[in-house]
Amino acid sequence: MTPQTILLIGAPVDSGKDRRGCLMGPDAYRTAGLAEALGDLGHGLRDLGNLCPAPATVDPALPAHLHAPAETAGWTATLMQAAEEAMQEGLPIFLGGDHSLSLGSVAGVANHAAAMRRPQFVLWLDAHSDFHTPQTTASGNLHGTPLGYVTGRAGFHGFPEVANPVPEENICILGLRSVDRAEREALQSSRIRYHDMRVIDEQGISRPLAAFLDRVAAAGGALHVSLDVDFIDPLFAPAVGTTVPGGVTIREAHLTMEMICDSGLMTSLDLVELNPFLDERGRTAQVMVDLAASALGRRVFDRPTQAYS
Ligand code: 6HN
Ligand code: MN
Ligand code: MN
Ligand code: MN
Repeated sequence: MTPQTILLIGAPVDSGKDRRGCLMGPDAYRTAGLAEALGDLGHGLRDLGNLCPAPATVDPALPAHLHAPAETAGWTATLMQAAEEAMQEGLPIFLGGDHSLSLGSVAGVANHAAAMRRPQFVLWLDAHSDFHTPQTTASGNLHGTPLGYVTGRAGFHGFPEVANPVPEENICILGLRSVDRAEREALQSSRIRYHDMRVIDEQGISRPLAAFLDRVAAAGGALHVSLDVDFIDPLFAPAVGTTVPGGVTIREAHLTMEMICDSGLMTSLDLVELNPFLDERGRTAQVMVDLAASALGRRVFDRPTQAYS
């Protein structure tokens, strides 16, 4: 693939849920050799280090059961700005941190796309749909809300304004197998394209993915990919607080990344929910690094052009 300028942005966000440990994610990716792996593929790399959340206060209109809303609102402001700036220089990879970092990363890249007059698309690779609002989440964990926020759902009092909501029909979710009732109802009455594990079992992952990538290409869109560790089956990627059995295999995950790479469409990437405190000798961090490398051009061989005889 064409060499890119890749910006590594450490986002040690740990405020999106109760269980601690995602703050160690950025350093686990560095330790697992992310920069070296991408550099070996011929890309230019800049590691911008780790960000800190802006100061923020709690809006009294928010429900009382939310976990750490002020900290997450502060992270959202910081990441929104960092994302918008990074898009002017290259392809940012947001090293999480839990999935609440995507309130800021997605809203920020969408601001940049709007300035470029390009439609923003989002591919959400996750066991969960993360489409809650502060009012519908039962757990109070804001890592379950980023798609609600970036599509412009109401109720995020005290959070930065979403200037350029991502149109629901520009979002595709793959890998679903744990969706709360309130999210299910909201998803079913939305225009988001969602595919649960049964669709992947029956049709393979390439069919719904290819259809989505075709739509992004036809629209000349910018594509943000948000990769949650729990997209992958916990057999292969155990270091996540929200394991759900029945996820995609290593090969399905690599095929996803290889197809994204071949499309040439990806403009930004989140690596989220890695909790190194739950890992086994770094193997989940390594899986995520290998997947990022597949998305950015790593191959064993170039794809065969001849049929076998
Ligand atoms: N994630 N739906 C559950 C909740 O607490 O709202 C789980 C959210 C998981 C969040 O996947 O990033
Ligand atoms: Mn998620
Ligand atoms: Mn998840
Ligand atoms: Mn308000």
